[in-house]
Amino acid sequence: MTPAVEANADGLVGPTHSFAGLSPGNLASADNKGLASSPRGAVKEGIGKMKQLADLGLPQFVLPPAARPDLDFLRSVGFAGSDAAVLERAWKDAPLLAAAAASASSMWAANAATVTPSVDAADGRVHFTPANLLTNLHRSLEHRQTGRALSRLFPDPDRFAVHDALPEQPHFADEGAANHVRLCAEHGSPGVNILVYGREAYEGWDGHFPARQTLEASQAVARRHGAARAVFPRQSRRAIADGAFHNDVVCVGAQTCLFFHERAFEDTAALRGEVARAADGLFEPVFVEIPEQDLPFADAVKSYLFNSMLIQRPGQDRLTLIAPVEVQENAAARRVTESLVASNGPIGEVIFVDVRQSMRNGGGPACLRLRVVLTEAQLAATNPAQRIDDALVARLNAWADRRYRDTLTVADLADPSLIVEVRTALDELTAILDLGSDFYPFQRV
Ligand code: SUG
Repeated sequence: MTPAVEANADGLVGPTHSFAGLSPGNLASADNKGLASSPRGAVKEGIGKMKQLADLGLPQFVLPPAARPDLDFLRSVGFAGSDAAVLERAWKDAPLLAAAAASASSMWAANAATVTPSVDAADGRVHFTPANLLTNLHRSLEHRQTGRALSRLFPDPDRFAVHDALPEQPHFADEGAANHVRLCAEHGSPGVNILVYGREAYEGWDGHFPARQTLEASQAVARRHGAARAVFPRQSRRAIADGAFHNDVVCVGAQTCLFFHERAFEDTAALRGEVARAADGLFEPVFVEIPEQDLPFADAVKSYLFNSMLIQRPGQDRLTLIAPVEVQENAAARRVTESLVASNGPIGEVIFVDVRQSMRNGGGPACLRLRVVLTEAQLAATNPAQRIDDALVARLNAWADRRYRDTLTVADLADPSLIVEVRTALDELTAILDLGSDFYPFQRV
């Protein structure tokens, strides 16, 4: 076995971070629609979380935000003229389209792609499929730039395969790693890939909220990655109806441990059996299933307990849960964390992080990061300028202080001066992260 580590790449919050209520089925997004946001506060929370993870000894990378507003999208749907005219007309005639074009949603890097580490991939490379995110218009605008961002961070095609997104068609609705959990004995050893779906492409979905991931999409990703030991459990219909728009709202796993709410899956007994069979001879899976009576599903969704990161700190035997501060404020969720730590189970420690701005859009600590298991040689082949250390944290914070607004209302998104502000900020960022001067569409014209 070649040893490997878990690295994380977090999406940097973009300067247009806002609360536009764009995601049906995401209860926080709906509840907070129209609130004033703090782009500067949000980006600094994200940078703070990245620093915490780097300080805990995990390689941490930053993924640049998409450029917004997406004027190419607005032009493609018929708005014409100067940049300012396009924006003004769009806000006047089609505010929902304009809000979608403004969204900073690329920050939720768990949806950037599905990742298969080289030890599980047929050709021995690390595979990435950017998620087409086609269920929500604002998110469907992300994947091309995401592919570009992944290719900059993971540039060597002999080691890394960055695919195109799946066909942009509802049969292949794909939300990336938010619906993927990998269990293994150690990061570098063969894993079981749990790809969770919400609906089948041909079944006819009549749920109140969308089921964002199809079985066919998950199977296609596993097939093109040559992913070994893939299992495909179904999310429970009730979980989607009650606000688990991605499986990672109610489930997280790491090493041998799968930590989830009892109502997360349609058939939990089948899931346990399939995972145990796939892991046979490799490791013994440990299922930490939290019953409804200990944590009502609504509290799981409100606190985002399961949207924690579950990490192996170097040198520690038990796992660490990186949980949102909202867990401390929810009595039932807090009690669950206390009894996990007090028991002799796989989770030995809980560390809280403050990502409240992201949480208000339904994005917890786990949503903000893309996990990538890398060998030392693969780690050495990444773009060093995107790796978080104290110097980069200081530079990014100073940049955010200079370039981000402290507060932003949805109405402010119509301000044409925001276009120039964002471009100035992102142009500087491409230099900070060594992304080249042709990274963003606006840099290529
Ligand atoms: O896709 N929110 C995101 C949150 C993504 C969370 N990611 C994971 N669970 N992995 C979404 O629903 C809301 C944007 C708004 O309403 O302005 C939003 O897109």
